[in-house]
Amino acid sequence: MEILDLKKKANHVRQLIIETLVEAKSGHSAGPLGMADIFTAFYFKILRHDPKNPSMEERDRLVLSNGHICPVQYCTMALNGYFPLDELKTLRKINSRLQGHPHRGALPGIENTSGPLGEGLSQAIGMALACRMDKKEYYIYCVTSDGEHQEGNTWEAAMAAGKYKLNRLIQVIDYNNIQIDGDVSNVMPLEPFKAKYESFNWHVLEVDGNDIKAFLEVIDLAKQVQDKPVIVIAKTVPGKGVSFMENNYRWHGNPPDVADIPGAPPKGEQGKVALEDLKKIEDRLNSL
Ligand SMILES: Cc1ncc(C[n+]2csc(CCOP(=O)(O)OP(=O)(O)O)c2C)c(N)n1
Ligand SMILES: [Mg+2]
Repeated sequence: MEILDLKKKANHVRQLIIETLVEAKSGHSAGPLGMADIFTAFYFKILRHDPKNPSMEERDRLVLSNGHICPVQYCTMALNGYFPLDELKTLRKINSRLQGHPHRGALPGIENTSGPLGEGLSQAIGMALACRMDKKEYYIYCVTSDGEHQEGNTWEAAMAAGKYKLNRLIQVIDYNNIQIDGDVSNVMPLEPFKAKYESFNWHVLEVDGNDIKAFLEVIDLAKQVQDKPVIVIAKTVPGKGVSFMENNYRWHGNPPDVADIPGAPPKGEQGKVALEDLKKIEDRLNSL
């Protein structure tokens, strides 16, 4: 798929995220919108996988550690053919396969259960060790967040991956500088982040996480590294595509239309305005 088509897909994913969150009346907005380009790149280009055969043994594994951004994963998976688009309406409903934090076993294609932050990297390490023991050739991609790097267990996992030189493990961190109640750089700064990972024996790459072409290139580079785990520091814009949500931590855990948030349209109009913003992007992409 061409880059322009991937950009259109990513915008479609964003539209689905807004519609799904408005329907659910709860859930997270900023992280999912910020990560739509990366999830589109994964599901439509990078991953070796088959939506019709989600447990195929040789598939690449995508482990989502910061499970609260799952609307972006569900919307991308639905668009990719894992399950009907209509099922997105069940997000966060009782007995739905689309829980507010993904649940392994509930929905084919979901590799891990999440909710408590900071666990995904350890889960991915287990998979990477199994891959090595079984002499397989799949990759384990682990999506994490900057907020999770304020937790000690993430660093314990980073230490273990460095020790075992898990070269088929590629971590992609959503470095969007927001977390639940403020900017990461205020609440608990992570810098110098690159140097920290290098000192843990990781290969570190950096990319604009909203540039699909650059992201595809950086993953190609990551796969060439033979003797270390790799972390891709993806700088993303939280709320990307919706003007009143961008870079505002107050949209971490709010869906459109349930709260009055400074700088945003009033409650009942947020979803509509968000979709208008995304329609403008759709029209621009279609005119190229
Ligand atoms: C162990 C644990 N502690 C706290 C929480 C509550 N919590 C949910 S999301 C979040 C913020 C995490 O930051 P980040 O993932 O960077 O958020 P985003 O960028 O998506 O806004 C927190 C503290 C949790 N889910 N698990
Ligand atoms: Mg964050």
